[in-house]
Amino acid sequence: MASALQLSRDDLLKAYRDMRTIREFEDSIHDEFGLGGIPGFVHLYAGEEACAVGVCMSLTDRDAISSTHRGHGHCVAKGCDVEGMMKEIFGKRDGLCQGKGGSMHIADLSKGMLGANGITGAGGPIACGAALSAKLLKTGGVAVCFYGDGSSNQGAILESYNLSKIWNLPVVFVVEDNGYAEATASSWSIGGGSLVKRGGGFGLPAEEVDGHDFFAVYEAAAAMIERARSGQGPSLLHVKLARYYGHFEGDAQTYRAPGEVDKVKSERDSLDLFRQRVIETGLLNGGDLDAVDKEVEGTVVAAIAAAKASSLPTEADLLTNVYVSY
Ligand SMILES: Cc1ncc(C[n+]2csc(CCOP(=O)(O)OP(=O)(O)O)c2C)c(N)n1
Ligand SMILES: [Mg+2]
Repeated sequence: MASALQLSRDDLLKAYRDMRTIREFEDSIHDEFGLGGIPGFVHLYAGEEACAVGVCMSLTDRDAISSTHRGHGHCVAKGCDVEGMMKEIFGKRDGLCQGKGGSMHIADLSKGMLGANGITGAGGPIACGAALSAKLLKTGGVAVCFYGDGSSNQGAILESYNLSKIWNLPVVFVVEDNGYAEATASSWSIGGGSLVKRGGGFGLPAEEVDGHDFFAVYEAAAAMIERARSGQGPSLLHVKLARYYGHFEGDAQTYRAPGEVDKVKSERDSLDLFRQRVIETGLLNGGDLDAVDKEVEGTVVAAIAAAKASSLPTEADLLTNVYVSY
């Protein structure tokens, strides 16, 4: 089994850089949204970084992921360009999707990022399709489907579990259980109570993992991805974590207990836990991590400045990059 403690210094720095980039990116978008510069709806991934990064560490560009409405973290972890993403979220012409996707539809097929998605649970069939394609074309690629606890109850996800099993697809289902679907608690909404058992019902090996612990996510996901890659079929990872912001920007969060998020931030923050672990074990030192923090801050500040400076699509762009030629 892959041990996170065997990751190279460069890999550990990459993992920390990606997690820090997601946090900085999301915190900055929170601020910019408040200032009114970002159009549309935005769902932030802050707090959930160790999941996207812990999983995507074992993927390369030949592997595919399907994402969700809360997709910025998956994009960063899969290697999408941060400035292109920022421009996309600001709706600008030279954004990753020419400003036509926005926050909920960022995609970069060259990176195997098949798209954020406004339809909950819609990533299941997409990931199965990518996995079927990899299997038939013998690319050696695998597909990962990210989805939330609420989305785990959608029919399309349950059908995907079944199809992936009977077709023995190289796919890993990663449920990001942040405790809520909008305002509905997952402790109430998941019939039978256990997503691990639900996976078992479809014949999928399944495991629950602490989503604040990068090392735990990395190890569990690496084993499932390796399993898929070597032809042994699909599996399911139930990741328990917390989102730091509301369901969407502007959510008053009246359904959350006072202090709920502050407690996670002070006791189980994924970046703090990572820092503690690598310093304790002597894998990296505080100076290494401080340097990454500084570098990432610069990257995100520059991305925001570039996004603000770039232009909006024009009327002439309206019919470009659509499926039909007019
Ligand atoms: C098919 C469908 N039904 C309902 C919605 C509205 N909706 C958007 S996000 C969401 C909750 C999703 O919760 P979860 O899957 O737990 O993801 P989280 O937001 O917690 O990351 C709902 C109901 C939708 N986008 N698509
Ligand atoms: Mg949720």
